[in-house]
Amino acid sequence: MHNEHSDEHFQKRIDNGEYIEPRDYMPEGYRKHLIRQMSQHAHSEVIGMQPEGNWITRAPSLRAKQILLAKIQDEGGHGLYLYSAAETLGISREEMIDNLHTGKAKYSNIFNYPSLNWADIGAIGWLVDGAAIVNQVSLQRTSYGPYSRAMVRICKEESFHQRQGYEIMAIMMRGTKEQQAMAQDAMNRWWWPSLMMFGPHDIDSPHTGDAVKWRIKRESNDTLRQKFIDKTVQQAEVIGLKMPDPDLKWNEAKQCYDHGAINWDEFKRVIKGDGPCNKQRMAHHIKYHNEGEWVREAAEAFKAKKLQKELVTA
Ligand code: BYC
Repeated sequence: MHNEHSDEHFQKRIDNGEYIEPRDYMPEGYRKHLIRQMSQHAHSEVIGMQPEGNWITRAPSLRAKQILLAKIQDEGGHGLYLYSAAETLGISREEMIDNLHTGKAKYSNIFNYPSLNWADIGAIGWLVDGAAIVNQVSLQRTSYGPYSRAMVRICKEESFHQRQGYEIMAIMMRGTKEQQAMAQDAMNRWWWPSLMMFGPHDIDSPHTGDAVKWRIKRESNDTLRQKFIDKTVQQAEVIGLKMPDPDLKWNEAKQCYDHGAINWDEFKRVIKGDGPCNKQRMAHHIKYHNEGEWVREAAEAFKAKKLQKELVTA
């Protein structure tokens, strides 16, 4: 007899390209893997609001300020979709936030670097959102239904984010020598950490085996990193930015760019908590999470009141 609650049946469904839904049978390892990845993804969206939020009050025009505000609100929304999608796996929002605050859950390496000037806002939009899109377009076909659907919505907004950043860089590159130097300096500082966003090389990536078997990841860390490099080199050329990698060169045989060595020691340091801004990012999140407690309590009280009213009138 066919057992719908077996790992074999589950794997067959995955191999057939079916989506897994919250009430379907899933192995415990699959559930845990998704909770880890999706909650870390949600945390990244929310923590990512901090380096950009730093420049809202100093945006160079009303138009730039409106666009930046809209973008940062989108990131908050992405975090909320992802927390909700992760909750369908049986973990509460409180537990996920607690794991972030106690250091059990990570968030993207990239948000531990400072946003020093307006050009950094361009570099974040162009490179960081650009890297995120490459990863997330691939995740649109991830095997867990709620994650996949969240990615479809998120990707629509991310492409606007990437263009927002590229526009800032393009405008600065048409500006004065000083503005061009600022854009190049931002590119130099954000390029390498952006490459690290895709995670360690495939051979050093402990989660890739399961992720590929379960079709959580549709493409590997190195494959996605290569896609990002190939598309970004051309965009840099168009606006006159130099790639900050002397070893970067076109490989005719492979039809892609070879790149220089990534500093994995720096990556490890940053994701372990020792990057330039880790302490600041976490202290900020904890402070505002605590200060927002009354809002969460008020929302719960309102929900209870409404329910009571519905019961009385029913
Ligand atoms: N940063 O076996 P691996 C945004 C960890 S936000 C930190 O390859 P996996 C935006 C990894 O977690 C978009 N840690 O793992 C927001 C694991 O440690 P744990 C963020 C990293 O999961 C606001 C260990 O290294 N996007 O766009 O198979 C403003 C071994 O790695 C990183 C996502 O979160 C990293 N970069 O692959 C602007 C995408 N890389 O968990 C923009 C969803 C690796 O065992 N996530 N680690 O303690 C993924 O696609 C995958 O989780 C990764 C890593 C490709 C990131």
